[in-house]
Amino acid sequence: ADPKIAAWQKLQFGMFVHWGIYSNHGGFYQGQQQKIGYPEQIKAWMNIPTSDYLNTAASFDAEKFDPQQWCATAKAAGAKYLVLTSKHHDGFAMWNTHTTDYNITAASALRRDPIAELSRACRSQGLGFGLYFSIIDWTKQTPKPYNNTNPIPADMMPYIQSQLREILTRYGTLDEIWFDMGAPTAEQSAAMAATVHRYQPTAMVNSRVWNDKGDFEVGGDNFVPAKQLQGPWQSAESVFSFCWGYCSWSRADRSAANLPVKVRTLVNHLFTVISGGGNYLLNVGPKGDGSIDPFDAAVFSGIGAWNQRHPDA
Ligand code: JFZ
Repeated sequence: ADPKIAAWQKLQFGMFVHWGIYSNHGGFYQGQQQKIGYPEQIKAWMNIPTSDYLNTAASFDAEKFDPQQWCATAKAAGAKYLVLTSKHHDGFAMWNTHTTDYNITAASALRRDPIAELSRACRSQGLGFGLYFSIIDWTKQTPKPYNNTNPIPADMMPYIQSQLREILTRYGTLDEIWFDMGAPTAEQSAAMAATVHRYQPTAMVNSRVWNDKGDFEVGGDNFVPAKQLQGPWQSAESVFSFCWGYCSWSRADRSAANLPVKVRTLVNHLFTVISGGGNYLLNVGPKGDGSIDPFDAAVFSGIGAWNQRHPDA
């Protein structure tokens, strides 16, 4: 077997993190609750002008951001690696990029590079690390291309490649690059995958680089396959299926009564996926202040309790 695939499959269980400027909104804009679409896409769904979104960024100080704590949450569940959103569809870069000022160190109150800090924390706690990267970018393409039918404009490829080079060369060894959305040509898909392989020979690329240029298959969101797939595969699921980024309005779903139900459901999915040979990537959306909601954290430690009862799973 390919040692790169085998090493990745051995990870089995990871924590996915959607965190960005949208986390400060938590599904609300100007007092209005977002009615449709995922909260990490609030900029487009609620037509937030970029100037307003930059105001949100300016107040994004993430005063409770504690990368060691995020790693501890992952480890409490028994997860072996963590995958962070480097850039979502909003195009806001969560690292200190040279490619645009629309980034966390230039345009937010945090002024630190969370990817650098998190990658170090993961390494210090023995966790693997990977990055999500959105192919569609609303700073370069008109918003609402959710249907994956918009091709990547040719003049956007150098921008994507420069950004990829940065995230692939600054943060040590990466286990996985999780591309998302867009409709690249076969050539564009191959070029993006090649960039990952060039700078991170052991990183696995997901199938949402499109055109069969990925190293492993991911199903639709929250997908748990009925039958075992051929080849390396992963199932990504969020603690709350209707949000990847933080949604502040799901209070009822975060009730004490719902906690054991949620844990049991997700443990079931975790064991189903792993026993089918897949990797399970469970998503949490931390708040804009950087903290993980206590309910969400309890879900992860609840899963860990099950894992300890079934150490061979
Ligand atoms: C995408 C993003 O649009 C979303 O915000 C989030 O980041 C998620 C992890 O990925 O949403 C998708 C992508 C693909 C499918 C569904 C939602 N799909 O293939 O069913």
